[in-house]
Amino acid sequence: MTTSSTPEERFEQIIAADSRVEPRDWMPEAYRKTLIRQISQHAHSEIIGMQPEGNWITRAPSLKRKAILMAKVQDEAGHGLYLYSAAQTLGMPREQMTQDLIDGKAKYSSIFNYPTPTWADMGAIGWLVDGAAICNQVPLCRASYGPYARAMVRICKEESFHQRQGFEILLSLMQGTDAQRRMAQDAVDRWYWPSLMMFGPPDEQSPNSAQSMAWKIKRFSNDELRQRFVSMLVPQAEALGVTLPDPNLRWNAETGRYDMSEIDWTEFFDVLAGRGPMNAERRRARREAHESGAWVREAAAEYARKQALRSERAVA
Ligand code: FAQ
Repeated sequence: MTTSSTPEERFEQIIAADSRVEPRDWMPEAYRKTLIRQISQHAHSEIIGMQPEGNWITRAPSLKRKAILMAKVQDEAGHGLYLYSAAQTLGMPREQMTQDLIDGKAKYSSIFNYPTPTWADMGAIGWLVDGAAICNQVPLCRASYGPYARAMVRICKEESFHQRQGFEILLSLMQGTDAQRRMAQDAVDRWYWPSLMMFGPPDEQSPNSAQSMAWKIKRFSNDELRQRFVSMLVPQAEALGVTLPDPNLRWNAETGRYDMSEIDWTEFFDVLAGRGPMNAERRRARREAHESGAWVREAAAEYARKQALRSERAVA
């Protein structure tokens, strides 16, 4: 790449060449802010996203299911940590991100504000929620900010495993008794629409999309990714034997897209405003975990202080 005279030009060249912006590179303040916003919201989603499934670890129907679920929930914690680290490279302190989440100032994905009353919800979350996460996140592996894009590569590999485990839970239920099949269908009925909402508001109501796409943070619009997701689900739903709860869902050969019913955007904006079924509970549990974990942070900080002192003495 040719070196140009101003940092602004160098930034534009990196974007135009599909290269990566790295932490020490100059970047526009608005680019930095957008990344901090998106990456921190994403990190919070992974951490809050541990709660709906964590709820079932003690009640998983077998030892094998318990081990798999525990590993999955641990993976989500790992994703949160990579993402917090990526946001820290942009100058955002981790403590502030945590505080903003606990204080209710930071957003996290709408999807984690719904309850998980049955075991089939573990299947529906894996199949639909991790499925939507993959559709949305595979293009983020090519995001223009290096630390975010690299974190996404590993996250996507793990999410695709998660999706298959969810599919497999639903498949087992669908091959079981009538009651199990009803339980699986009921979970799909409850999670289908919220999973479509994960992609964000419709394109014409998405204030951040145009700029994020110009900066190559986002590669596709919210509606484009939603369509991709539905196209992926239709054959999988057939294989499972479940019905997607939209009577108007059908392939339109003329437009080359799926026609579908209008999403209930009032519900989406209500959940974003904190009025979803589980918003208050999710924040309460996160705040409580943070407070009861204070002694671990203090012990780790004290250990680090002693280690630093020891190596200083060794050098002296
Ligand atoms: N929930 O202008 P846009 C997971 C907000 S996957 C809450 O379209 P943008 C894995 C948006 O932030 C879930 N808020 O925004 C897992 C903005 O608000 P602001 C997390 C939403 O950023 C699976 C406003 O609406 N994935 O955790 C939502 O261009 C199973 C206007 O929207 C990611 O975060 C929503 N659904 O596009 C874990 C992926 N949608 O900040 C556990 C990375 C929109 O202006 C178990 N993020 N908003 O006040 C993205 O790709 C983007 O940020 C979008 C939104 C597509 C989510």
